[in-house]
Amino acid sequence: MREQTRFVITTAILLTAIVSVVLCNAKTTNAQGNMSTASGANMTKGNMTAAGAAKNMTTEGSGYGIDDIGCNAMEQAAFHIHAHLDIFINGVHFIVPSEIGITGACFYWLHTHDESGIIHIEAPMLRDFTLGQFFDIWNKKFSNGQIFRYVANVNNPLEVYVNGTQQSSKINDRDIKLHAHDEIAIVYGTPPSTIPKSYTFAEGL
Ligand SMILES: [Cu+2]
Repeated sequence: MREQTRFVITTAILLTAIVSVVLCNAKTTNAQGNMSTASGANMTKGNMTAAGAAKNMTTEGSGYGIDDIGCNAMEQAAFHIHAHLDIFINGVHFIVPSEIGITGACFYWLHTHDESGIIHIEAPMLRDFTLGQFFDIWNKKFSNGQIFRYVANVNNPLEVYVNGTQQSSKINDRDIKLHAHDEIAIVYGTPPSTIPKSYTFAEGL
């Protein structure tokens, strides 16, 4: 009887695994299909490498990268804008690192190339991208109540400014959309003497 039970459980687990793999493959195919439909001339199925797809699948548990953001072997040019991020922790400027979203195998559609704070948004289709998605690709905590390990409280508020305008506490800061040449400042605790209102991007960015 026990042997039988064990056999039944093992069979069930195997079947679940097989079904998961099949569904997972279907999802990838589907995502690629959608991508090519939505794409312009710059986007081909070939840009989504098998290695990238497989990596995303295993590491993120979805067929399509982090937060539904793809990671391609080549940088994408169909939609290419830049926003700038400043982070202040108790008045101290926190350097946003280089190479966020660049894995060595692929480029996420949101990434950084240097420590300037410039977020490159380079995607195969016109789409909204958010601040929360950038933090997810960075793999750092960010919400209305926390940035990194810094939790907001009465003495240490967490505020977000877009082009110098403080965002309402009623919105979810993670949902703030990244527009071309936006200057986003995240301020935790004691604010800096001035909140940046704009950023001067190099020509061509
Ligand atoms: Cu760029």
